Amino acid sequence: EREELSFIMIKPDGVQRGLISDIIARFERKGYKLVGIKVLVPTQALAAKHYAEHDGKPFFPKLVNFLSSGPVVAMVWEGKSVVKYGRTMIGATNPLASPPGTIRGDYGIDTGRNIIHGSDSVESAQREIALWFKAEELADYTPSTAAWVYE
Ligand code: YYY
Ligand code: MG
Repeated sequence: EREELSFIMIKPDGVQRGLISDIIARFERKGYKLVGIKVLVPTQALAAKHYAEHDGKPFFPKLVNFLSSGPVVAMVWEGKSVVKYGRTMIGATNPLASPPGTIRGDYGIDTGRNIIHGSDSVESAQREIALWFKAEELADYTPSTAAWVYE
């Protein structure tokens, strides 16, 4: 029986700035479980589908260009309330409005270089996971530490 899943992606700026291991460590230390991960340069078409809700907004073209400008780390994390709490760990869309201790607050300045994406609802997570991963690319396992994270 799976817990909740979230789609978490380190954007090209986060990859280029060497933040992959830090970001993975934060989710891992929290107690969340990594069930899918891949490195790829997204096509413009994939980036546009991912951000379809923003199609037509002024920042959409640059957003799609930026996401497809280099490698991203696409991940699926599993655990209780991982969608909502993952967003708390990530912080606000504008890194300057994001408190210290959050990923964007600790590492970013401009909204267009905010390092990381996280699903904003369980429904968005399901759509995004289906867009970026095949079912067989998601591992199903119970870490030996599970009983030390969950009561
Ligand atoms: O979910 P989140 O990433 O925090 O923000 P969204 O409102 O979904 O916007 C997606 C993405 O678009 C954001 O991470 C940066 C970019 N963006 C922008 O460049 N300029 C804006 N005014 C709003 C969003
Ligand atoms: Mg969003």
